Amino acid sequence: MIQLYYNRGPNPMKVALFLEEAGLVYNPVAVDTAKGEQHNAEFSALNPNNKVPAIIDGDAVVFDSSAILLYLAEKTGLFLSDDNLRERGALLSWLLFVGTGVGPFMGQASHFRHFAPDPKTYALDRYTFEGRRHMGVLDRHLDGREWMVSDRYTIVDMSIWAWTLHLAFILGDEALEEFPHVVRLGAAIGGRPAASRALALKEMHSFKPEQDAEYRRNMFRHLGA
Ligand SMILES: N[C@@H](CCC(=O)N[C@@H](CS)C(=O)NCC(=O)O)C(=O)O
Repeated sequence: MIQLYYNRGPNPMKVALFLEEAGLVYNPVAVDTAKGEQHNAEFSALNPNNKVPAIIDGDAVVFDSSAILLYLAEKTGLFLSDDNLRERGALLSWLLFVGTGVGPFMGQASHFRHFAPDPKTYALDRYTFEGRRHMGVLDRHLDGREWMVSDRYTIVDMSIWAWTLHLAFILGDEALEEFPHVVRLGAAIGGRPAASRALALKEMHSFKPEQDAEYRRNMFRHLGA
């Protein structure tokens, strides 16, 4: 059975959504990153980058949400693009655009908006600008299209859905009006039973809620011990 190492963040949720959509049997293993469980020896052996998600599938260990989505999609033949090089190229481009652009910039925008101490104006402005710019790229692509690739629901849409859950928190309520096509995609996926089942994982484990000194020590390691 697949072991899914997760917390409540957007990247594990993408993978939970795939597993639920595909009807794959899996065992969710909570990694409480606020308590520093991503840094223990057992988890470091699975993901040397010390972040969730990661999966174990038989002999295979896969980390990084984009890699896991692609691995599971190729393994099952589900939620991929149409089977031709043009569409495959589009799927890879957008999947990596989300993984290497949307994710990091939205993550940093969130950090500087909600967690970083002052002075932070320059960093907050830069990452908010880049987060909005990336959302704008997605929104323009989705204008007049139901899905990102091949007119069908793929792992790219799943990857974006996870970020739509945090859109207002990261970029402010105005983002909900600024990116109507992204919001529409998120709502379409959010209405699916698989999405509700994936989100239920967040409540399955009581993750440490306090953003106290222990949280900062484990999540913001540049601050030192
Ligand atoms: N590129 C990675 C990023 C993973 C990531 O940032 N995971 C967050 C949760 S959404 C995490 O584990 N944070 C804990 C930490 O930074 O220590 C992916 O797509 O899986």
